Amino acid sequence: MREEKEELILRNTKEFFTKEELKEALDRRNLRAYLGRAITGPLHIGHLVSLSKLKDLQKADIHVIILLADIHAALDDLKAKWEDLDIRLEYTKKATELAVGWEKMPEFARGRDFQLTRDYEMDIFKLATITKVKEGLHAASEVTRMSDPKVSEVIYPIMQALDEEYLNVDIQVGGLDQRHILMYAREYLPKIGYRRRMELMMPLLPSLKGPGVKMSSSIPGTKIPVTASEETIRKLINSAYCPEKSLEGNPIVSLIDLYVLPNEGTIKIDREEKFGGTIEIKSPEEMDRLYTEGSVHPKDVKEYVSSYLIRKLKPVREYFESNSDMLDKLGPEFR
Ligand code: STL
Repeated sequence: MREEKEELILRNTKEFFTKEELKEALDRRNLRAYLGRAITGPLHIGHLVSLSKLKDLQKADIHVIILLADIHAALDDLKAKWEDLDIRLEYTKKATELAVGWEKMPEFARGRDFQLTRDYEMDIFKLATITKVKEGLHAASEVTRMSDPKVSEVIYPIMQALDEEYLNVDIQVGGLDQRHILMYAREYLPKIGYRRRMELMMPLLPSLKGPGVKMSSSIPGTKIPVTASEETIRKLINSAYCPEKSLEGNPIVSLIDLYVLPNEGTIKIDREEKFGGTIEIKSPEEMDRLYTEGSVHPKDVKEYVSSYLIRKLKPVREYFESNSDMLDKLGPEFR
């Protein structure tokens, strides 16, 4: 039983601090975990990897919380303006509810609901007196914009560390880009008398444009918003980087390994009859082997992934089609 849970929690993770702590905790109590999202921009396919991971945690009987980190979105060099936080909250919550195919809806928390209390504020000051500016900047360096960094970008990791305590969780889940902040949290919470938390990091989905072009809201064609039209999905996938027989920085095969297979267990990819017809694939290892030996071609995986995304994202796409005024208010990058 414990082994099964451990396997579910750890599968496809890039790093977990620490596996020893996990074993011990699983034996002792029911666990709680959270994933935070600064509501800086559109929800896109890159986010689906960590969000899907939460379903594994739920299967392992962990209570899961999604933090809609509104204040953080402004602290990150005003990527979201203070006056836009409400509508972004509404959008992010709805999109997250509809894009993931939850069997059990996770709990949602809003940053400002607990981050504006006296105790929380006092703890920000406590951490601020023992965190060197250089350390704070290092912690945030992979996450916030860091162009001529503002004081808020040092407050950002301090607050993310405190969120672990104030959401009363055992595990924080994040992408590998969160690594320095998560390590900061592990090191600094005990310094102000709080328990050190476990940190689970998921691999990052490579950019659709291939190595060297970051997946970013500001670079067109590097990611697919969950609200994208069928036509946009097909166009973006068809023009995506997907070198034959190579997994290096390959976003399409990575999507299958990190998002499709964990969600589906087994998949069937269609190929032309002369290449062997439909083939069943049961694991990322099998997918990678078939792809690198050339038994499955870029065309096959692209076709599969386009249809899969179109099908899975239908509820979120349809919701925002009938509520398109919300996307209009949010701005062009949300489409
Ligand atoms: C980003 C992009 C992304 C996730 C995050 C930020 C996470 C932010 C966050 C904020 C507060 C927390 C935890 C996580 O307590 O995909 O720019």
